[in-house]
Amino acid sequence: MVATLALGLAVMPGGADAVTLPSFLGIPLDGLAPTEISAGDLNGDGVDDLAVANEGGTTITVLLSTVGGGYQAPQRYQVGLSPSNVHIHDFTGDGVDDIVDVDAGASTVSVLPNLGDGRMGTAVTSPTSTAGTAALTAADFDADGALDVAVSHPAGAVAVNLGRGDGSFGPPATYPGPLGGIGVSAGDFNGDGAPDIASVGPASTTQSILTNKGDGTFEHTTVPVGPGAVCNRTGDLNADGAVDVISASADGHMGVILGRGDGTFEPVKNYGTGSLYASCFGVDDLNGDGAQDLAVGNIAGLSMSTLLGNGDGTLQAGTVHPAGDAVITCTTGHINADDAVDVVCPGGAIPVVIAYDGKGDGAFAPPRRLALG
Ligand SMILES: [Ca+2]
Ligand SMILES: [Ca+2]
Ligand SMILES: [Ca+2]
Ligand SMILES: [Ca+2]
Repeated sequence: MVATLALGLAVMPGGADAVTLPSFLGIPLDGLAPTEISAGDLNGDGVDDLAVANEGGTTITVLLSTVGGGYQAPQRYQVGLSPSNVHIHDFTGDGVDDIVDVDAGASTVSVLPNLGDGRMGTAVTSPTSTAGTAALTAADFDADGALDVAVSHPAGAVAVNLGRGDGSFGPPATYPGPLGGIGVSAGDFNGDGAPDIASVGPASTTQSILTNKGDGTFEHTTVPVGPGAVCNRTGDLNADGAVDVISASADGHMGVILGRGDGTFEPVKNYGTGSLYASCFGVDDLNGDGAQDLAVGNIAGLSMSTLLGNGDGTLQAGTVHPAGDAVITCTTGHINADDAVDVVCPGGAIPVVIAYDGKGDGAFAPPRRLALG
């Protein structure tokens, strides 16, 4: 997603380069360039499978877990131009998770329906706002039982597409967003049961909050977040039941706004990652103490940082875990059958997933590389 900042220049809709990407058998030669990742169990074996967005081309790569541990050979599925963000959720209501991505170069949202065993069917593609696209988040905003998506737009907008329950979406409704908006997350900030939306952008010093009226339409407010925010996630760092919002910033800090539970937030507090250019991240309990922690990709640092939570909403200083290779973004999941939370990050000079096997105490084994091509 963050690589949209760089790659987006070449692939914005209507840009001269948008139609000049070299292609071979429909797949651009530079088609890997993995920028975003999501972990979820697509084949039902209890171990997370991995979906990677290849922003340099038109595909999503899926790595399915194997019975004996490890991953099968990567499978690539066609979506729209420049998929910049990917998530795993059930969009078709069959109880099996599917893959959704936003196609930054086509202003579309694509759903790859799970055939039931982790193989994906042909993408179902729906238009979203043409204001350029970057990231998406999924939630049931209108409470009809079908997952919907909110898409962030660098031009300063957030578009909401309501899901039809079959992998397709209705037309976008567009709301104000932060300038440069490339991060978006959902959470129920005011405790009324309806998911709300938070969006950040590096060109804005405020985070846009879209409060759900309960029917999938929204009211816009802003809260200060500090400059340079490129990605945000929701969590509950102080375990008070009120949703908090965490943002990663290009200068290498994580900004936390603790939710008060009524839709308002405490002032932002910043925590260093110990590296440069924080990008997307996972929120999970990495050391098993019951408090949520962060695992952050350091684009400029060839590393992943963990920031352990103290349980009261504050974070410890970042610990840097070298990757020995480029790291774009990171998320958390379970890449093997133990209970310890793991971290996976797309990147690499040769495109790979860099997989950190968690030991359960906040430490990690040296990272492995999972081939993507
Ligand atoms: Ca699996
Ligand atoms: Ca819905
Ligand atoms: Ca909280
Ligand atoms: Ca923890």
